[in-house]
Amino acid sequence: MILKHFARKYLREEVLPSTFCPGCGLGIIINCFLKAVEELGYSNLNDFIFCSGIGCTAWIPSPHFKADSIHTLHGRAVAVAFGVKMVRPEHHVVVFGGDGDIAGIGIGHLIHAAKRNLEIVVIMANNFTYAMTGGQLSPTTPFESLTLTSPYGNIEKPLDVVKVIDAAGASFAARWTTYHIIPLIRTIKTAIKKNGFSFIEVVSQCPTIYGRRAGFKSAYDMLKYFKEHSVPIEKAKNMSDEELKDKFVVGIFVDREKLGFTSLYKQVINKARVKL
Ligand SMILES: Cc1ncc(C[n+]2csc(CCOP(=O)(O)OP(=O)(O)O)c2C)c(N)n1
Ligand code: SF4
Repeated sequence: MILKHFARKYLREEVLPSTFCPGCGLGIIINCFLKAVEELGYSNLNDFIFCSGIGCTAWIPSPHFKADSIHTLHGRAVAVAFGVKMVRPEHHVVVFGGDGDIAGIGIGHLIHAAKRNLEIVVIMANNFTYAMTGGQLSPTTPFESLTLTSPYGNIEKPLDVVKVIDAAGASFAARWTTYHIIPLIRTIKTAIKKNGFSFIEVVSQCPTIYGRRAGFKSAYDMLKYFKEHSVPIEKAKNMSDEELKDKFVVGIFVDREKLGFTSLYKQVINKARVKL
């Protein structure tokens, strides 16, 4: 008897095997997302609509998922998701994107969607670089890191995107790495159920483009590095900036109960109807 992997029922058979490089963290993110979907009791993806821009990460839903998806312009996935959610509020609208797509060119849309507390889930794979275009510096590239456009080391400090989401007032924000599969699955389930803007950063290995330049020998080395350099948020609260240098603070950073944009929008429409 041939056993089928649980995720195959959610995937388009015709695009398997995936074109992601061997050892890429994006496969782990796909697995965790689909495991969360399965554990929530969905036997297919009919209740979901996916939006993505351009980049390796943007290839997660389109073409892989057997679902309605929009593969739009680089940096515009959240803006498109806004439109989709307004006309299909009953669906779970989920955006997948890289750090360049979401926090570089797309950061304006991200902040406004978080401020509106629009009920969508944004999953940002942070591989520290623009992988698809050959490894340029991105907003989340670590300080002093070597990339195609910082051959002598990055002179900028990386942007903490989770803090940006917190400041914008969204309902939910978390960070894990591809090493933390169990908490990541749990967090994705929480994000899908949340009635507000939910952001999950997943620090993810790109062994081919970023890892090679940064001196990692394999995807395994990168996962080991993530494991050894992760600090739970509770522990990080008692650590100095110096101690947190080179560390990934992981956990749930924001979990607020507040009404989302489409609920408030519905209330306004009802108010206007009564008045008319
Ligand atoms: C408007 C626009 N600018 C630039 C590009 C070129 N481009 C394609 S993908 C990409 C960056 C990809 O990096 P990221 O979003 O971090 O995703 P990754 O490939 O690392 O997953 C860029 C700059 C584009 N396609 N469209
Ligand atoms: S280039 Fe990097 S991010 Fe893109 S598929 Fe390969 S390993 Fe993954």
